[in-house]
Amino acid sequence: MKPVQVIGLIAFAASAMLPAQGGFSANAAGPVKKPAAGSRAMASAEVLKVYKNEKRLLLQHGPIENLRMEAMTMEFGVSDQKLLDSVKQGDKIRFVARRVGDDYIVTHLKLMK
Ligand SMILES: [Cu+2]
Repeated sequence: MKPVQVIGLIAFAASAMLPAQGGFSANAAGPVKKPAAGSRAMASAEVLKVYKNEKRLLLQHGPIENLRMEAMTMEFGVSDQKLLDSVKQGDKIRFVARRVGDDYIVTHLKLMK
């Protein structure tokens, strides 16, 4: 998120330095690139419970943009044993989940400090 903010600032400064010259200033900053979807799609959560055998997590999560989900507490499947082993109860995480049939599966996960 930081590099994008810096670029935005430079673009703003560049356009501010140009006096109004018709359409010219609009091109000065070049095409605006959207930030990579990865970081934006991550939701935050606290791990309330790890079900090792079932490969599931009980998460108290914040809003999940790509799933159009409000903050709530619910279970998720976990796609990968390594992800499951990387968390324990009480951990704060950021994660990406996707819907698979009637279930929701955590596909990426990052521990927060
Ligand atoms: Cu939910």
